[in-house]
Amino acid sequence: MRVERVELLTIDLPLVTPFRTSYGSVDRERKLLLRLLTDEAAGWGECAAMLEPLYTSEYVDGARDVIMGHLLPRLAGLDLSPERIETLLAPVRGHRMAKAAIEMAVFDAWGRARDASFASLIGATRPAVAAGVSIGIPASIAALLESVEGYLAQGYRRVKLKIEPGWDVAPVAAVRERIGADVLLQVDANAAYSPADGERLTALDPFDLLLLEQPLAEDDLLGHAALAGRLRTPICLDESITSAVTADHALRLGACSVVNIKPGRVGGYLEARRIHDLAVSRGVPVWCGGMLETGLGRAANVALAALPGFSLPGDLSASGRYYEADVTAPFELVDGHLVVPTGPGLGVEVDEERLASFMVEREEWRPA
Ligand code: OSB
Ligand code: MG
Repeated sequence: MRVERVELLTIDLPLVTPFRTSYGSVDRERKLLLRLLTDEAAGWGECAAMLEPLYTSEYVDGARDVIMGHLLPRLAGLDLSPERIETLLAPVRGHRMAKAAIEMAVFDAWGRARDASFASLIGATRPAVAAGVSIGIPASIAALLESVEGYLAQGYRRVKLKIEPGWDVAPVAAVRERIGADVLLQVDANAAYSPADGERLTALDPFDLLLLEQPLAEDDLLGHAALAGRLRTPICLDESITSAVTADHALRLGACSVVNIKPGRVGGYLEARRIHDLAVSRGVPVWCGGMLETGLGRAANVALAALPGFSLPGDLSASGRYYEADVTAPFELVDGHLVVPTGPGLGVEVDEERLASFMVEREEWRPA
């Protein structure tokens, strides 16, 4: 399979409600989509990078630059496969989200050319996955309770609350009291705490949280290990896990006992599967994280989350939780689950007219 042309599309998708984390608030998602045209079939990729480099160092304009100037040129004239992409792009350091977008497009084209679903290629074993919802920091506890109840009424199987210093124990206590002991509840700090906040975080222990996600800085594995020794609540890492190697180190150090797997953050679906396999071999629970994906990235993530080791519900919500309109037909909840697409490749189709309505910029690349 050889690349003939690539379209890099920058789009803006307005969010249904602003999403606030400890990093700040966003009211729209800027996304980079990649349409890969090959001699066999065309494929779509979605880059997880956000507008600003706050969650990770990658950001949309940087990803576009490295894809155009450094990643695509390495593919020119070569015979491509999903596995070969990793090797071909490995000499470029970092830029995992940019690499993952290309790998995803190659997977899609590869599957379409062979009439194989991405789910079957990656090794999915379940027809549907439990849906979880990630709730940003709202204006008040009353507003939080209202949105939690709304999502539970829609059927979500797990609730995740964003927290930060000053917005932690009180909202968690209020939500736990309202929803009762049986609903799966977890929190995500997006690295907003310091090792000195240990006592504040032990105050979350009475609320039976499934996990506490990324309390400390991305590079502080030892700090997380020390904190894990003090808390009853299991620690899950997100930002810190950038590869199967870092996942292995974090687990061996005791920095976490659960892993959030995001394909973009770790450089692609194959690396994501390696972390899944590692976790299964150690009996560690994993779940699939999200980056407010469009229907394209969502299709791929839902397929990944259908691998057998994804034992906890992911940050996988219906499209309507994020967007009024999406670039594909929306993913809907079916009895609290999202159904894994079974068609060739990602198994979803892009609505060109709607895509055009979101367009900010369009660039093209061709092998010289
Ligand atoms: O920390 O998991 C995170 C969104 C953007 C960046 C980082 C995170 C998130 C989410 C939302 O929590 C996940 C989703 O529903 O897509
Ligand atoms: Mg997170």
